[in-house]
Amino acid sequence: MTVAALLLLGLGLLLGAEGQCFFNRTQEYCVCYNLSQESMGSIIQCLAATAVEFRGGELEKYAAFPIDDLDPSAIDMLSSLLIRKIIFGDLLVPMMLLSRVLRFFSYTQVQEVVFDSCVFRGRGDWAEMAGRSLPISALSFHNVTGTPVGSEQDLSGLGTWLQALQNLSVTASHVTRLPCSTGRLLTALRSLDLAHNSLGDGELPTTFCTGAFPELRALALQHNNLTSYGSVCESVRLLRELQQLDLSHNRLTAGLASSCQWPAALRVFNLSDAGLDRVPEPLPPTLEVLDVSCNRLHAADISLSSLKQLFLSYNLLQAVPCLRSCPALDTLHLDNNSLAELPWGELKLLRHLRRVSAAGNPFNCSCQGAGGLQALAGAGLLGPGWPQAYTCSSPPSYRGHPAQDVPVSALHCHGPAVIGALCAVLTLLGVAAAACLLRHRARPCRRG
Ligand SMILES: *[C@@H]1O[C@H](CO)[C@@H](O)[C@H](O)[C@H]1NC(C)=O
Ligand SMILES: *[C@@H]1O[C@H](CO)[C@@H](O)[C@H](O)[C@H]1NC(C)=O
Ligand SMILES: *[C@@H]1O[C@H](CO)[C@@H](O)[C@H](O)[C@H]1NC(C)=O
Ligand SMILES: *[C@@H]1O[C@H](CO)[C@@H](O)[C@H](O)[C@H]1NC(C)=O
Ligand SMILES: *[C@@H]1O[C@H](CO)[C@@H](O)[C@H](O)[C@H]1NC(C)=O
Ligand SMILES: CC(=O)N[C@H]1CO[C@H](CO)[C@@H](O)[C@@H]1O
Repeated sequence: MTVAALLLLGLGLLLGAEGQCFFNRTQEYCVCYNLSQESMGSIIQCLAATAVEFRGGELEKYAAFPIDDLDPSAIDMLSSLLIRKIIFGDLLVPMMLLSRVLRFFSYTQVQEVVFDSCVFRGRGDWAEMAGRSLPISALSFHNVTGTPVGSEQDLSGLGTWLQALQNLSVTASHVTRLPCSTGRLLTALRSLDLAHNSLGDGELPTTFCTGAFPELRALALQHNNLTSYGSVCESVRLLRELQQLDLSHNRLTAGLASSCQWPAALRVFNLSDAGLDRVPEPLPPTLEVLDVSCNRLHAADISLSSLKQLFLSYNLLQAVPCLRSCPALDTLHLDNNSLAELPWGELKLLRHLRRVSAAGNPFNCSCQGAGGLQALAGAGLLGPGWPQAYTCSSPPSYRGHPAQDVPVSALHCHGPAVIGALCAVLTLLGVAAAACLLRHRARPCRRG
């Protein structure tokens, strides 16, 4: 009971009306709704969980709740808890309480804290945490108002605590920028997710100022208000370790080829659904994965020697781009374009190619067209969706038929030529037979 009460106090969860916790043993997951003082006994079952979710209630009245220092036995108990992840949902969180409560986390083994649909109020008093470090490696805010990482004052106090933080996510929270100081404090951060916000080109330079996020590997900026490919490049140029960048679901214009150099470590680049009518330049030269699906591309001249996966689905391509300058390619997605043919002769030269998908294209099932598809399928390269999603649009006699069913045998496709050749062979055989017969008359053939 002491442990449970302590946990409750520690997490600040003496909430509103009737509440109850539910523990799922298979998932080691415990969820508590509107916990109250009366029902807090029910939190005991959560002590066996590795993840605990607290949903609903009102914390405001506990903002000034006195929380004393812990005695050694309480600290022992906190450090023996199994809980690794805590989720706070649908809560109004007074920052004052948060700053007090976070202090307890430094004694636990909690690694991940999530705030989902929370509203933060007021200012915290981070001085209380002086001298202690927080073990949390992942922190996320989703659909929150007034996140502490968006405010300079709050961060200056929180910063020393968060120096070990590796993953930070602030999504769907109307964020327009992060203060420069945030990036400079989060020196260990590997992954930053700012998806579904309102970041614009103009605010990026502040967010990624000199010295910010020196260890950042993955940056997600999808669903924001970014418009210029060149200025995004200028803004993230200083993130030397950046390997993955997601700019999908923005309204980018390729503009003139810029002289900006992308971080040299960049390997995975997502430009899906970014409003592009051509492939922007320059691309990071050592890319391994490039997603430019769901744009308005009519052509795609891409020359990237390390590229392994290329996503070109949902564009307006009428021909498969020349891929000779992408010799490492192993996966090619071409679904839902306007392709009439897949050039088997060229694709088979890509020696690492393992997977091609091209469903939903208006295929020309001429001998050459259907033959190319069938050859790719025969080599085990085509799919998923083969054969049902590969239908012919032309010639009229095959419209709507699966390309797999179109006969492409030599006799069928090259009728006159094949018959001509056959005749020639037969004639030759006839001549040979006649000669043999003549010799047989003169001198018997050894073998019939
Ligand atoms: C626990 O979670 C699993 C997986 O989601 C689910 O199949 C099961 O029904 C849950 N158990 C209880 C008691 O809710
Ligand atoms: C976002 O959070 C607010 C409370 O701040 C809540 O009313 C709303 O339903 C949440 N929206 C979504 C999509 O979860
Ligand atoms: C997006 O950017 C445009 C101009 O760049 C601006 O007019 C608009 O208000 C921005 N939208 C949001 C939601 O911030
Ligand atoms: C790129 O982003 C889109 C949309 O956000 C997503 O569906 C897709 O899986 C991503 N591509 C890759 C290669 O991860
Ligand atoms: C289909 O391909 C054949 C031979 O490659 C060509 O002669 C014909 O014009 C093409 N049909 C259409 C509709 O493009
Ligand atoms: C060629 C083709 O199949 N185009 C389709 C691509 O996807 C859009 C939307 O799903 C369809 O409307 C097109 O017909």
